[in-house]
Amino acid sequence: MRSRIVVLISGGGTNLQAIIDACKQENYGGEIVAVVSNKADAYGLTRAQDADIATAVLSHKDFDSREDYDSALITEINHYQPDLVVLAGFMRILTPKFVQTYRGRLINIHPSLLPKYQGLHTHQRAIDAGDSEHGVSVHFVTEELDGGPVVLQAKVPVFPEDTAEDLAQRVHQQEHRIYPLVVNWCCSKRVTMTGENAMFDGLILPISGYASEE
Ligand code: NHR
Ligand code: GAR
Repeated sequence: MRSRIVVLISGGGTNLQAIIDACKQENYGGEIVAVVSNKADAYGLTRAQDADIATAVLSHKDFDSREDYDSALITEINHYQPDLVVLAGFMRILTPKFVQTYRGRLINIHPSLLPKYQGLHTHQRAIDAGDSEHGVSVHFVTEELDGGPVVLQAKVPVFPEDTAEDLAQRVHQQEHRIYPLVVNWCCSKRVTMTGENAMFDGLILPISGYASEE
């Protein structure tokens, strides 16, 4: 049985597209059963419709508080009985209640080499800091914003003449490689979260030293 995936988006949905494409492989571990956006004009909704995937729009502007919004979001998501909830450019901070509801089943892709540059505008911040390397992290979502355990990272070089857009494009190429991979591992339970740790094949990550420890 393929795992049921709900993807949350706010924008273009290129990561969503990468996962849609990966799901076409016969042995992929999951299927996207719904795409939910907080923005009605998100192009990712068109990508989902083109792939015959159910869509829903739930605007945060229609709710008085984050708690009310997230409660409605939980109701909408649960309608699809997901095994995995994937944030793919979803731009609303989620309440502890939401995070606890899907703990261990909720992942995000963040455009930095976490724990560096939590929050927004990561590409410009890496350039401004004079970093020679930048990248992307897939992590489990916890109450701490961009602070949950990291599953996988990919690095890219930063060149002296790079604009934030140049760098974002380079990082995006890596996002589209690693996110479908990690989603598949979560679907097959090769990747899990136990306590505060991300695990791969039952081993605590990172198995050996890696980028974020430099
Ligand atoms: N929620 C929790 N609890 N924990 C995380 O790790 C989360 C999360 C919600 C989203 C994605 C994240 C990112 O990868 C994410 C991780 C939005 C903001 C933000 O400040 C910050 C981080 C992330 C997503 N959002 C503003 C807000 O007030 C709105 C910004 C906008 O609408 O453009 O929610 O970077
Ligand atoms: C991606 O670069 C993702 O890492 C980032 O937004 C982009 C979404 O692109 N996520 C965040 O910044 C979360 N705050 P996409 O809509 O084309 O997949």
